[in-house]
Amino acid sequence: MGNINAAADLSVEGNIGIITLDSPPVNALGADVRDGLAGAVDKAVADPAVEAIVLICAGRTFIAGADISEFGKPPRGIGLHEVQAKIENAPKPVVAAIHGTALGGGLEVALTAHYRVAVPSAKLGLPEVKLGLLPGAGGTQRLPRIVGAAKALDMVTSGTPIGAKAALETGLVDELAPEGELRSAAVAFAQKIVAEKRPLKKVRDLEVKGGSPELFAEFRKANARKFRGFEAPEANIKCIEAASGLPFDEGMKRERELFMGLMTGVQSAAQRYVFFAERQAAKIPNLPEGTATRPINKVGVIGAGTMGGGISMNFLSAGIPVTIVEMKQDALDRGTGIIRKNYENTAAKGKLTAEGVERNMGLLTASMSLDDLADCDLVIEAVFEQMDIKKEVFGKLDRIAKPGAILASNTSYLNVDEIAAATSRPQDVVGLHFFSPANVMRLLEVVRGARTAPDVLATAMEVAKKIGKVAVVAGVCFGFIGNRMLSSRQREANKLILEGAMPWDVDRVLYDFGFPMGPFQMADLAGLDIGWSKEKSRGETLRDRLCEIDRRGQKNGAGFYDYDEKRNRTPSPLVEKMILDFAAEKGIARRAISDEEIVERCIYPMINEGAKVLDEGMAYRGSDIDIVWINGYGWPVYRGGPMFYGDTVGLQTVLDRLNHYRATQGDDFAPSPLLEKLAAEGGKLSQYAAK
Ligand code: 3H9
Repeated sequence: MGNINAAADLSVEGNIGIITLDSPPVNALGADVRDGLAGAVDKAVADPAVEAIVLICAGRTFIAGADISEFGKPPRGIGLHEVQAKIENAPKPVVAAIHGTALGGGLEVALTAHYRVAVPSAKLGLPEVKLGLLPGAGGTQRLPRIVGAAKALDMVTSGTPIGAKAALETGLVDELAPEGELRSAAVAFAQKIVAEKRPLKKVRDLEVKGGSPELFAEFRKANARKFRGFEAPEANIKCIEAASGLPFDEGMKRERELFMGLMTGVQSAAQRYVFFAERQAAKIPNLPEGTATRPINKVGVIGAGTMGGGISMNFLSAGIPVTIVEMKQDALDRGTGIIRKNYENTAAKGKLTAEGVERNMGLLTASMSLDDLADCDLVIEAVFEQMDIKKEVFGKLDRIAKPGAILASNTSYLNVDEIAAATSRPQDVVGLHFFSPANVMRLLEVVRGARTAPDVLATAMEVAKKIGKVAVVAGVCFGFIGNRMLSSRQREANKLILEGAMPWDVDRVLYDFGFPMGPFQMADLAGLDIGWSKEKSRGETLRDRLCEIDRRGQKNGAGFYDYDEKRNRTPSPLVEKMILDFAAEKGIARRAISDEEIVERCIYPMINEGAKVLDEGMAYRGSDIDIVWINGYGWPVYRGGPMFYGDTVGLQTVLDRLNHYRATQGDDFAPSPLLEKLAAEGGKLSQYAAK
């Protein structure tokens, strides 16, 4: 039994009972909403004046799902299944009226209603898989009964919602309501149902169409790579299989079992943590309340290379005009040509219209003069990664840019304060570190200089959101958060191949850990000759020696690996010999190295470096570091990021292993004082926030 409360209201208009849920921000199904909803349904059912019920939500959206913050805590109030049973078994038609997003438990509630009406802008989906879960309130059993097994498979394993118009075509929505007139349209629809004496349509009574064994076998095969390492997609598939082969109640039982398995597992805990961590990263501590932001209506980008082009695309795609500047005409033409080509490729995939391509390109101005940046609100420099060049550019910009313009550097390692000092307005200077390919990767490191003004920082975060990036604030240190930690992994990977492993061993272990590729594959992809020059090369590292014999990576068919014309890689016997010779030259006695040692030697120093980053105040929170690694470096989201992973392994264990390696490897493994402190206190890196 529930009780009507502040989260739910029942009003009666003529013969229609209207239940309105109002629980900001997203009407998630927390205990109060469940109780209120159950109470309102009971009351509407008991009221003889009510002949049909409309369920609608106040605020920006229909129910956006179960309340994720309740997961893992002791249950409170009435259960969701019980509330759903009240709706589905109500002796009067229930119509769900949907605007905004009906997601997860929200759509599952709507699926227990007898009819669904939605405005065209509404979106409906089951995104649980993104939280390492499956729809646990009957979604896996009811959705395929309407949309068929194939479509349901797609929806539950991708988590991507569909629009109301597509939902109407599949029968998931019965009628579209005019935008802004949902309430009256839903009431009119309910009245029509009553007048026409339409039956109580229960989704559970429908048959699942198209659930053949071949469908599931092919689906698994086609998606094996995409689902690699994740537990939730397979559990979701099993549920749709159950819906196809079992009676409804048995399917529900199977859904429950599989749901509980995921809910109590590490992967879902990690993915739920990431959901909140991502939202947390957008919040800047100590920023004065109501800090005004600067309007960004025009952006300048200096450098039309891969980075500059990718950065420009973010703004063009968001409808913000960009002036891109290069020194030489051919480089400028090449850069703008690549931008166009990228958009045309997107259009060829059906993700952008031909008009969209022209609209975006129409916002781009190409120039060979920095003077053309005088009217930009934000200028991002993406030139060669060398301090004297950056300083020169910023000195010039200082003379050209209008007062109040934000001057940003895309540097990945250099000192933003030193760059800012080349201007007379260091308060307007900030680092905006994009990740390659900059039009694709979600991460943006926003580097806060010692003198960066609060409103500049706030503006950078706002702009990041506008262009669809996940922004994380970092302090000024070599490599900021991400590359600084990456350096410690690379250092160990380089040592490991001299001590006994081969590049392909290290790559395999890190791939199996869940990264999209290992460090040597990544180096080959990026090009081994980045930052290398023939004149200065002394053959001091293996990488130098590879470049000296023109093994520059994937681009010329040879790096750590050999590549064929299709860029398929195979271990190189030549490189193997070079490694053995190099180790012998250095007097290193090679030994067998276990996979476990590769994981510990590559990952634990990253955790340690992350703790140092936190201790020095270079990141606000441990969870920010995890967001950097997940969105910028392909850290497997189901492991929650390096800080969360350290907590999962146990900080005492990480500390013990660091000390173990310190004994043989030296002070590269010296533990951070913060790690020692948290390990002693039983604290967690992922929960750590700078004071
Ligand atoms: C589920 O339903 C399981 C069931 O199958 C089974 C049960 C048995 N819970 O994203 P925003 C907060 S699993 C708690 O910035 P937007 C969010 O943290 C759930 N809190 O807004 C943020 O708080 P703050 C399946 C939630 O407009 C604030 O709301 N559903 C939840 O960009 C605003 O969020 C999902 O996975 C929640 N469910 O996007 C949907 N949702 O202001 C998850 C949001 O303190 N939600 N919050 O930082 C979303 O995808 C987006 O929030 C949404 C709005 C598209 C709805």
